Amino acid sequence: MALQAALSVPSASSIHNEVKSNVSLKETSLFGVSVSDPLKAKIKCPLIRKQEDGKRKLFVGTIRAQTATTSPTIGQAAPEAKKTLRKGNVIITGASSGLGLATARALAETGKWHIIMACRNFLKAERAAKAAGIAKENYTVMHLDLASLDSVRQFVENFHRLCKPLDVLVCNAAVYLPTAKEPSFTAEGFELSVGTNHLGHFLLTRLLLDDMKQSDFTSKRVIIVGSITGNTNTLAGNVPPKANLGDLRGLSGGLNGLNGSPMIDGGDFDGAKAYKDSKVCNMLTMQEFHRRYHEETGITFASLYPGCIATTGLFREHIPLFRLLFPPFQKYITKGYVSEEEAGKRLAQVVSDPSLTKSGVYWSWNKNSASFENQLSKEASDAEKARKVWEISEKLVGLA
Ligand code: NDP
Ligand code: PMR
Repeated sequence: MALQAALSVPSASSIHNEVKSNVSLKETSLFGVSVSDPLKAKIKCPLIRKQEDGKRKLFVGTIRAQTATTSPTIGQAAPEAKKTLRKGNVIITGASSGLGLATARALAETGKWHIIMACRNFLKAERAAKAAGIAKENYTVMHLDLASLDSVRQFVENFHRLCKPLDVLVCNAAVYLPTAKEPSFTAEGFELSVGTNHLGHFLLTRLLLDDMKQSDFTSKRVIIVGSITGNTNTLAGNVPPKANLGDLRGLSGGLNGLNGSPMIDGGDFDGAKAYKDSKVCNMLTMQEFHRRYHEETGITFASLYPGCIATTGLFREHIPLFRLLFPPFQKYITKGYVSEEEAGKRLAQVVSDPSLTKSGVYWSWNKNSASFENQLSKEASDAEKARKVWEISEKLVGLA
């Protein structure tokens, strides 16, 4: 708790890490960072710019990327008017382990990204970043518990206080509770898997959309991690219990198990199905964002199945025998296995590869690790269902 409280404002070191200035937190607050309503407030952010003499000076302005006009040398063809000089800023949820951590490392290694590791366990995330060899100047850990909508809102406020432009958002965190006999719930009383994996990310993305609109980065992207197991047009997606959102009656009832069911389709609780249903919601949400916002904002919305990363913490709640047999089963029988490192490179590609800018797409990789645009199942590509999930979700998270 103490750590959580300590993180409710950005640490002086997190700001210093980035700008390497001697401006203290006290000085920064003089410039009136207003965070009372993250959707509406026009935040005045201090910008540190290099002066001619090489010293750094504090300016006040709205968030913009540092840009420079490049003067063409004589005899050159038509110049690019502007070039973004700064690193890209990417928020990755659940970057303290598995796919999120491997992606953070892959991006950090390029030297072109600053990674905001949005994690529920600060110490674990710091240790993980260190152990992965991510250089200090390439990341900032910020507290985010997706199982609490208050925490999501607090995270967005804290992010605004950093006064960084936001270029890419990766919704990666997830929980999988296959052996649970009874449902667990988020702070607001939603079944934990759908509450965390879908509703927490839904609110987070909606609240950060304005930041993304304001970014002048070359390719702005929102990536929501999906999975083969939510797609019933595959063998893996046909392993029971199968994903099925039904007529969404449980979601409409608030997934709280009091006035209805904790399951989206209104059925009895099943932890494995709740996870797969949450992944369907992730993939539907990505497409609905694309339909509503891609044309207007130019933001690329994408989802992916990174491969079966059978060794991650996702399976921590599974029985020990499953954890023992699952990796060799995926390696030698289904051949769907990928290492965390390889999966991280795949997600990093979706974050930054100039050839993966298509919006509304679900990416997968073939045996040679080449990306291709994959087909989603009938349910995971049902536009009408996506609209309904969106509308119910915005009521549940307090946006409508
Ligand atoms: P991990 O368990 O290693 O990573 C999940 C991350 O989510 C952890 O960092 C965890 O934090 C974080 N997390 C969980 N709950 C919350 C919360 N309430 N608030 C904030 N963060 C939270 O699993 P993976 O790396 O395998 O999973 C990453 C993504 O990949 C998921 O979206 C999953 O659905 C997807 N995926 C995974 C596949 C696989 O085979 N592993 C296959 C297909 C998709 P903490 O470290 O504190 O526990
Ligand atoms: Mg699955 C090509 C076949 C394939 C692939 C790629 C996966 C991926 N799985 C495949 C097949 C099978 N699996 C088969 C034939 C079986 C029955 C023996 C099987 C079983 C199985 C179980 C019990 N598989 C699982 C589980 C889990 O608990 C995992 C799960 O569903 O988590 C939600 C899982 C997975 N299989 C995969 C992948 C990627 C998973 C993890 C799913 C995810 O993170 O979304």
